[in-house]
Order: sequence, then C-alpha cells, then structure tokens
Amino acid sequence: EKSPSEALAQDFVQFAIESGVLRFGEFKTKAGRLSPYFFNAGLFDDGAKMLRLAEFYAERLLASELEFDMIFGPAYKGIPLGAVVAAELARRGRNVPFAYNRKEAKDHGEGGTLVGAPLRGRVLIVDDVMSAGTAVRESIALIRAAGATPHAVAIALDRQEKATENGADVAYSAVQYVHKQLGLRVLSIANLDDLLHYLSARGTGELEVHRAGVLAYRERYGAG
Ligand code: OMP
Repeated sequence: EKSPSEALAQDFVQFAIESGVLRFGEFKTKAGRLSPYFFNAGLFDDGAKMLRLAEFYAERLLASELEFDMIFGPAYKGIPLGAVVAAELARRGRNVPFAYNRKEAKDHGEGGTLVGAPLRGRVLIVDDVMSAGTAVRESIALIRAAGATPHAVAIALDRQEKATENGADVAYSAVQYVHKQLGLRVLSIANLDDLLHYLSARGTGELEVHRAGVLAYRERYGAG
C-alpha cells in the first residue's frame, strides 16, 4: 500500500517524464558530474503544465503542515515556480507574500536585487532541483542578509547525491546537509529513489536500460 506522498511522487515522476522535463541521456550537472538523467524545469513550458506542477508543490506543502510566512523564488528558475506555487496556495485558501531576486544589480528604477514582498519572517524557498547544494546555499545567504529566516525548502526533485564542500564531494547529500546542519526542513515532491522505483515498476525495454544507468550513477555519486 502506497502512502499518499509515495503516490504523489510516482504521479510526479510520470508527469515529468511525459512532459519531457525528466530526460535520459548524457548530461553534465552544475557540479560537473556526467549524469544519465536530467530534470529541466524550464520545459514545463505551457500554462497547463505550470498549473499541474503548482498543484504538486501545493499538495506536498499542505500535506506537510509546514508553517511559513512567505515564499522566495530564486532567480531564474525559481521565479516562475515561486509565483505559480504562491498562486495555487492562494487558490486553496492559503495566501502568503512572495518575493524573488534578480541576478544583475539594477542602477535605476526600483533598485536593489530583491523584487516583490519584503523578505521577513520564516521564508520558504521554492526551487526546482537540489544536487550538490550550491544554489540553495546562495538563497539561504541572501535571505539571511536581508534579515529574514530561511525556514524551509520546497523542491520538485531531490537528486540524493553527494553534496560538495569547497569543490570536494562529501558523504551526505545537499538535502541532508541543509536539514541537519542548517536546520531547515526540506520537502521534495520526488527523489532519486522514487525515480528508480518508477523505472523498476515499468521495467521493460528502454526504461530498463535507463534504470541501469541511473543505478550506476547512484553507485558513484549517491549520498550515503
Ligand atoms: P546544485 O546547486 O548543485 O544543488 O544544483 C541544482 C541546480 O542544478 C538546479 O537549480 C539546476 O540549475 C541544475 N540542475 C537541474 O536543473 N536539473 C538536474 O537534473 C541537475 C541539475 C544540476 O546541474 O545538478
């Protein structure tokens, strides 16, 4: 019997594969790892997909009973994600402020690198993927610098791979690091285990070959 979060994760993996967002092949990750799969959230590229994606985040967040005061979506991919998740939560009766950053400093107009609601209180970071943990650490630093509290992270996919510290691999994953060392709660809609489970359950033909590649990758880069 699958728990609701396991069922949600399996539905999400299917949605991501069918949308062409989760692909198999040869990809280089930001940390320089050669990965047999890649999750490109930029390919949630129409209104219906964005809405469905937002529903997955909202389901996960509301089921978790996580408390937070506002949403922060880090540039660039986190900007539409944060916006659409905030909108979907509001539709479900939970309206919270929303902010995002720009990567380039602006020298005219509104100024500064933060846009939207002022960063304050317990901030939920909404982003796409965590691999080695570089992106999330930047968001945490930015929220702290603004005088607010990084409280939790919601991501679509936890790749469950070794984090890097000063360029070197460590045993634990970025999600484990952010949770245990920094004390933030991390909610993912799906993770690498869910992907492997999905591939096993439909393990014939092409997907079976992909599963072997993903297993080999996990052997090499998977967190303990
Ligand atoms: P870390 O900063 O290493 O945690 O990697 C997270 C970022 O890597 C994401 O925000 C993406 O920019 C990118 N990424 C993906 O989008 N999908 C993947 O499947 C893998 C990565 C990646 O490069 O590790």
